[in-house]
Amino acid sequence: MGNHRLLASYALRVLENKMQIFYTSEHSQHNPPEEIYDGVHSNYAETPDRIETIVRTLRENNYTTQEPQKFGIEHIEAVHQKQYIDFVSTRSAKLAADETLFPSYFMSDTYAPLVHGTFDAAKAAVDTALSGAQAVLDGTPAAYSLCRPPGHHAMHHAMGGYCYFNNAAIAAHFLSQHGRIAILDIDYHHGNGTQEVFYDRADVLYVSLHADPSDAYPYASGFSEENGRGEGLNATVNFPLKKSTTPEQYLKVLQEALFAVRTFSPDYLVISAGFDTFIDDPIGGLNLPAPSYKTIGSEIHKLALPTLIIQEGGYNISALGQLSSNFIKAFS
Ligand code: Q9C
Ligand code: ZN
Repeated sequence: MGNHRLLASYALRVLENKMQIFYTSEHSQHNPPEEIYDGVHSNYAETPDRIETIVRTLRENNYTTQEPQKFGIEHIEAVHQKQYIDFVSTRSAKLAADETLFPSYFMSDTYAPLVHGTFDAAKAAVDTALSGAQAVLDGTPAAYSLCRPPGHHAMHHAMGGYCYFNNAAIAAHFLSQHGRIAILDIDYHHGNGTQEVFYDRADVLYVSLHADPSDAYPYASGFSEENGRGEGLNATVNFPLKKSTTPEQYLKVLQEALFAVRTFSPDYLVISAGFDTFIDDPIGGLNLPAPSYKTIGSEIHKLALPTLIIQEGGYNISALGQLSSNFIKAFS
């Protein structure tokens, strides 16, 4: 690196020596009326007011947000099958404003229906994630991308679990062109999509703490025996947790997860931040009270790595703003 590039990157670091938050209202175009579980229809839990309440609380706490930049589709194609991306794009565009489609293909479950605005919102969520990644590459110590719809259940060629494009995986792949990446997934649910994307890779570590898939979504993955494959062997680490897990037990397991991250010695950290581990979450819920998120944030912050925080799940609308503010406190 030449001297003035060094100087320029140092100047940027000084100028942007604070957390940047990325948000766009485009997510609200995605608002399905219902989800289906074993044929039973119920209200869609992944609602636009999730992100709106987070943004409102952050602004009340004097944080400012930035609009994401637009990135090319090639970043999505680096992680997802082209036919799948085209399917999400063309099928959402064809739907009328009041129509909902549960397709027969490209779905891993009935928790991710298409509506007219799905593709545009999901594309904007990817742009939000990539804008955070770019800010981290430019030297900001931490970026928080308020992605919606969430992403960590989105597979190479299937939507599922409220997810369409895997925001964290796309951003992690983008960052991986500049160094070694660790992804720490603290959503209540195992990030089956993210695990699948990086299962064979040695340069991206995936570590997840989540409710035991023996009796929690996504049921079919997230067991401790899943450790990666081929060159990726040992670059996937799963910590399934009992639903009765206490804050003390959770923090002990988090230390093991952080040890795995440190041992990998990454250049960048991506956090899949789901707040559905909150004790009063309507669809998840370990026994974590709101103050635990301050501790979790500050323990992760001690890694002292350039960090991209990607919003995943969290469904208690009245608590979400507080949980998010608590979590990012150490980074800001
Ligand atoms: N009947 C995320 O948190 N199952 N997705 C809910 C309620 C679907 C969660 C069970 C869970 C999907 C990003
Ligand atoms: Zn979740």
